[in-house]
Amino acid sequence: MPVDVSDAATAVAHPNIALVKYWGKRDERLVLPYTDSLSMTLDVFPTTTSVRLTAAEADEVTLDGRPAQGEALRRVTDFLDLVRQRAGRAERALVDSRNTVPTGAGLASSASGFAALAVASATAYGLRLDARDLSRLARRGSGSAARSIYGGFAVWHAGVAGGQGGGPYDQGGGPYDSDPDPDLASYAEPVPVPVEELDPALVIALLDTGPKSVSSREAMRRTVATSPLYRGWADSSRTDLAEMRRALLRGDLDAVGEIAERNALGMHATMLAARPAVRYLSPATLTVLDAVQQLRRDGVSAHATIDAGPNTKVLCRSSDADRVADAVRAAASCQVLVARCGPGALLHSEVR
Ligand code: 2P0
Repeated sequence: MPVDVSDAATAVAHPNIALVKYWGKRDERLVLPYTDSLSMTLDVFPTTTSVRLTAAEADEVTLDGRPAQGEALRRVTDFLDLVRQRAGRAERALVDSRNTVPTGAGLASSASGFAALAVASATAYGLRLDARDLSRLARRGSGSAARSIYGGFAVWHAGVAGGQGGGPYDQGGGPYDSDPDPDLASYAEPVPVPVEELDPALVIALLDTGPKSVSSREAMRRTVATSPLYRGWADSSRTDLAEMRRALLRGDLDAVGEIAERNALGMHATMLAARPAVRYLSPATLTVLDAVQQLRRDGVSAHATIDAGPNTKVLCRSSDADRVADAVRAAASCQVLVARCGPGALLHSEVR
């Protein structure tokens, strides 16, 4: 089939940080989680991804200026196969993706990366998808990418008939097998939040920007399969989500932070109890947690959340962000960055 050189698109997407975490898949192939999760999209660390169809026989993928290889290449080509299958087209693609965040350091580069790839590749292959379908598509690349389709706050539905939870938290068996079409039911959507009233900022402590020791994919698998604490966390996550939605709606940043911190620490507890343990927390992470506690004793609303790496994010009021950043920098002698609510994934032509 002749290749139309107009079949090209560039998209920009931002990472998101979950305030109620996604940890554990009930279906690896479809990337279906056990629990709902809820996040804030950031205004820092965008990923820009271009997709151009080509007459070449194989996809060519460049990540941060270098040819992708191995697992990274396979994840992108598998994703493109899915897009081609949906579009009924066979052409290969040239993909160029540039992160402004260290890749694989637990700073959500796969969320911004696959959200940008979903928007750019769907457009290049002529798929007309609404935001919900884009989030379902992005989910297949990386679960958290489903949420980066949206700006502000987003909830990703696990897509379990009759609400999330119920268990058992192992592959096969149990109520999950009777989901009508979980692929259709598992998508993200925006959460209405009075952002001006809430006035949130995330102070990011860059404690270690090297790649993580265990991929989050493997760490999730191990946690679900072996951690005796996993089920308890997944069950409590349901309560956390309901309370989080209410706290966000009433613009109660203190409650939002409290729920986010307990949800994140609970998630790390499940990993520490996995066999063998997965430990992303470092001594520097604990130093930041101490500084956050001290800030609270001093009357500042500050709560921490930690993902698949030692880097720690502190949720606080925008007006307190400089004070929080100073305290974190002084405690951990690290680079600190202040992020606020950012936009959803956009085609380059839509970026203002
Ligand atoms: C989250 N994380 O909710 C959680 C919290 C890290 C800790 O989603 O296997 O890159 O590609 O679906 O989305 C990181 O995992 O994992 C993540 P895959 P992903 O943000």
